Amino acid sequence: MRHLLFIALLSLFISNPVFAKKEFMVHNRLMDHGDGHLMDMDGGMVMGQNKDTLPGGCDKIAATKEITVHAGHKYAKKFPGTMFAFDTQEYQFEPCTKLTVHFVNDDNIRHQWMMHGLPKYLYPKGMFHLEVTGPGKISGTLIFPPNDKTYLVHCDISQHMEKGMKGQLKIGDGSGDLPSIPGLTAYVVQDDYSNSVPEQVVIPATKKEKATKAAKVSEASNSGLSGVMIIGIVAGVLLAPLLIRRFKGMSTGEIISAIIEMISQGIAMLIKLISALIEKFTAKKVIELADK
Ligand SMILES: [Cu+2]
Repeated sequence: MRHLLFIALLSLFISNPVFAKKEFMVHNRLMDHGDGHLMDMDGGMVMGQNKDTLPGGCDKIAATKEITVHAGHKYAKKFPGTMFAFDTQEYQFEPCTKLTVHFVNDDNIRHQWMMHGLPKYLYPKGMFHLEVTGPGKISGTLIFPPNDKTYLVHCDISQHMEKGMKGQLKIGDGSGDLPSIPGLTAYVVQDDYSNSVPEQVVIPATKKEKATKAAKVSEASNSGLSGVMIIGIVAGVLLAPLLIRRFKGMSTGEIISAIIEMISQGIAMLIKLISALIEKFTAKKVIELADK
């Protein structure tokens, strides 16, 4: 029995991809879908690739460059409060540069290196995009426009940019700095990592007692309400046949007047009962006093 269990666990461990570390994969057998969109079935994707069309305003390719960008959790360690990062947060190139980016994902999850704000006549959605799921490498090429501009570079997987996977790419002198680039520009919302410990809120005992008391009261009133409701329902069920018999053959006006009469009779009876009770108690008191 024990052996069987061991074999079952072992086979689960081996077969389950969650436990197995994915092997590093070079995504170089991509299918070309046109418009600079290439992808494979293993989580590799290139969007907005442009190897040969000169952007308007560029006379020629000014320079041909290659960079390797790493993406991963380990690059976030030097930036407090972040979870993911690229190994480099800022890039700078001359206008009309032809750039090939080798994007390496060092994590066991999906990451992207995505540029925004490129001219849409040349780059669909104004985007250049490299993506790798799991550890691996993918390469893509683009040609920059001639104007000085700062481009946002980020990973678009949910919360990856917010958690640090963000950078900026300047062409020429750029057009200013982007906010919240880890280690580079000020955060829009600054986290506080000073040693000050927030004051602890102590709930006084009296408050606690009050709370329990209030809870008990509300509990009691709740049960009282439901009790009244039950009495009402029972009375209704019991009285319904009697009332039906009483009101048989009557017109609506007659029924209403009969009900009013019954209510007034009931109130009169109640008043009589209460006054009788008061009389009884006060009388008893007088007698007791007389006995003493
Ligand atoms: Cu990512």
